[in-house]
Amino acid sequence: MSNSFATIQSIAASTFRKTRDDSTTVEKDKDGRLVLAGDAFQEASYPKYLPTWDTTEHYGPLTPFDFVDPGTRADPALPNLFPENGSQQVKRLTPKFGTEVRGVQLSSLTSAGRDELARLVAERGVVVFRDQDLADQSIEDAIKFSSHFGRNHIHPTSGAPKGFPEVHLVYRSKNDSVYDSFFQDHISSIAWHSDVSYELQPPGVTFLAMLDGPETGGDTIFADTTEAYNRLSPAFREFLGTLEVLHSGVAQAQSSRAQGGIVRREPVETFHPLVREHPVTGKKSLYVNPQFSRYIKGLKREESDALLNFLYDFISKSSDIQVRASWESKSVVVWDNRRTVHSALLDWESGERRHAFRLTPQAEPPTYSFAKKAE
Ligand SMILES: O=C(O)CCC(=O)C(=O)O
Ligand SMILES: [Fe+2]
Repeated sequence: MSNSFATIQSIAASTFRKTRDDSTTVEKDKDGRLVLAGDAFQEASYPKYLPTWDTTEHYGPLTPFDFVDPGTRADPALPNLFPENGSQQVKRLTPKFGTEVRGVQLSSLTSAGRDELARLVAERGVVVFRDQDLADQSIEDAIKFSSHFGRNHIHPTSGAPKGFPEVHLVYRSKNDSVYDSFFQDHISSIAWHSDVSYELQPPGVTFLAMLDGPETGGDTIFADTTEAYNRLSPAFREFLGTLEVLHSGVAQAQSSRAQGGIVRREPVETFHPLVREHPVTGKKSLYVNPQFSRYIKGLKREESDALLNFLYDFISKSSDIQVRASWESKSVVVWDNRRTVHSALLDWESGERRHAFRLTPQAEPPTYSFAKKAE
């Protein structure tokens, strides 16, 4: 199970893969980094954001840090994000989950506006911003922008722009044959996950900015794990609130190594509460995902598998708690990894490049007061 999820994930991320066609071969640059060969650097709209894999880069374990969610400082009326006479158009994609915004430039937000953005994303789970100029700023400025929301995470295995390991890249080249090879032995590309949930302080507000994408296809699907929690009976919620789940980065690192890729930091495994409380909204959500969650502490193997599979099944097939974010060039999708799961979709075979960059600020260690009764 974990292997197939690792394989699917490597399709979304710019994980180094051994089997490539001509357009995606890699070569060593003068500093010994693995870089894309062929015409990628001429053809991409944002060559500065193309992936490189630095095999010499090694980091020690992440250290704990203090985190105060900027959303806790925000004015609930969001007057800086959505000024009274502003030109913003705000459309709720579904009643409880997901919003689309036009007419707000993320890179121009004041500090108070960024605090309000954190609050909006906590409340709505996922927010699609159109016509953004974040990619046109320097990479340094983009990294500075996201550092408002937490310490930028350095991904253990993904490709990054040369010299900027804090940027996680999603990349599928033109003529990449992965579509054909993948569906030879899979029936679906859906791989629900919450990003790097194995970290002690996993990400909260998370940004994905599209640079080049197919004209249609390659949407990202999101599920609302707060609403999923609320759907469960009080007795069941109370039981889930007593449980802890092991999240593991081991399979992801193994998969990268097996494919000739990099491992910047040795993988970690962390127990997190199965139900976590959001520091901004106070709402509870289910914190499990099939990509990184492994087992529930204290339960027998079959009990743990049955319970986790029940939750994965319920979340993945409940279209009534999900939203599909469709991309346009210059869209930035912002989601809260604490109260959502998501999956990339591999549904286009048109030979169009898909290239995006992610900034992934880390948040608080997941918490839940086990003594509390489910509400
Ligand atoms: O490529 C996508 O649509 C999403 C990839 C992903 O899972 C991520 O960037 O966290
Ligand atoms: Fe992801």
